[in-house]
Amino acid sequence: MAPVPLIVDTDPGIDDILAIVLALDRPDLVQLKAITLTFGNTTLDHCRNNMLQLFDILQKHIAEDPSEAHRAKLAKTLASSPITLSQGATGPLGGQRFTASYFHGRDGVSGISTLPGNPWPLPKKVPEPLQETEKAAHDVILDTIRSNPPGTVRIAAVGPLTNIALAWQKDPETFSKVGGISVMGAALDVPGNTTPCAEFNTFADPFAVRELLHNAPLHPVLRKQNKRLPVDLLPLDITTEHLVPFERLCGDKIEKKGILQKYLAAILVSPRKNMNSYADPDKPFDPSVNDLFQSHDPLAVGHAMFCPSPVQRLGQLPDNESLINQAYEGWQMKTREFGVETDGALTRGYCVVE
Ligand SMILES: [Ca+2]
Repeated sequence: MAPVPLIVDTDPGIDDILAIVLALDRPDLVQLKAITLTFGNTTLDHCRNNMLQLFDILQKHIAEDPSEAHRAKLAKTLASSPITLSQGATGPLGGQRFTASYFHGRDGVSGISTLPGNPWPLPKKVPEPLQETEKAAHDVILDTIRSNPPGTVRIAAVGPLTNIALAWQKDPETFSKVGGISVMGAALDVPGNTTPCAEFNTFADPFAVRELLHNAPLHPVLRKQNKRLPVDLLPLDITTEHLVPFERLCGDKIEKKGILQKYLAAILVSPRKNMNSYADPDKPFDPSVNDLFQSHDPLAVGHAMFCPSPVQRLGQLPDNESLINQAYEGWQMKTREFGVETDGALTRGYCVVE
C-alpha cells in the first residue's frame, strides 16, 4: 500500500515535536506532506522557530554519521519530498487566547531559546525539506486534500482545532473528502489537565470543537448523506495512560550522545520537572511512577500512522456506527456523544458526556 499522505496540524510544543519525529520514522506508512501551525502550547512565532530548529537539528543529526542505518533512513525520508510549513490561527474562533507556557515553557520548548550562550541557535535559512509558504494553514490543508485522491489524506490534529475548523468552514465540500482526522483532545471521563474540567486543546478553542463535531453534521454537505466528519478522538482518558520513562527519551548520560538526543533532553527539562513535582514528598522518589512522560500527541500521530481510518477501511464513512467502530489490530473505537462548553466562566472546554 502506498504511504498515506499526512498533515500534522500542530502547536509545537514538546510532545508535538516527538510526534513529528515519530511520523518521519515510518515513510513506509505515511508521507508527511505538510506541517500546519496553530497557536496553542506557545505563540505562532515560537511554533515556527521550533520547527526550523527541529529540522536543522535533524539535518545535523544525519551529518554526524551519514552511514549509520537510522540516520541514512531518515536522510532518505527527508530527501524524498518537500514538507510544506504554513502558519495558521493566532487565536481561537471565539473568546480569549490562552497558551500552555506553564508546562512547555514560554517558547514551547522548556525555555531553551533563552539559555545563556544560546546553545540552540536558529538556522539562518529554512532547513530542508521544509518549504515555507505564505499561504494560511487552512488553505494548505484544503490544497493537500484537493491534490490527493478523495479519502486518502489523514490529518493528525495535535493542537487547538482552529485551523481544521477554518478549513471546514471555508470549503466544506473539499474538506469532507479528508480520509480521517486523528485528534488529540478532550477529557471525557477523567479530569482535565488545564482546568479540573478541560483538556488544553479543547480549552484553548472549544468553539472549533463545537464547529467540527456538532455543527458540521448539520451542514447540507454532510446532512444529505447522514454523515459526520471522520474524526477519531484520542482524549486524555487514553493518552495519559501512554507513558514513556524520561530515562528512555533523554537518559542521564547525554554528554556522550549526539545532537538530537541532547536537543530532546533539553526540551524535555520542563515537562520532566513538572511530572516529577507530583511525587509524594513523604515517600521515596519512585521513577517508575513519577519520572514518566505522557505521550499525548505521539499517540494521535501514531493513530494516523498505524490505524487505518474508517474511510480508508470501508471506502467511505458509513452512517452505521458499529462499522465505524470495528476494532483494528489493537485499536478499539467507541462512539461517544458529548457537548462542549464554550462560554462557562469556570467550565470553558468542559465536555458534557451523554
Ligand atoms: Ca500539541
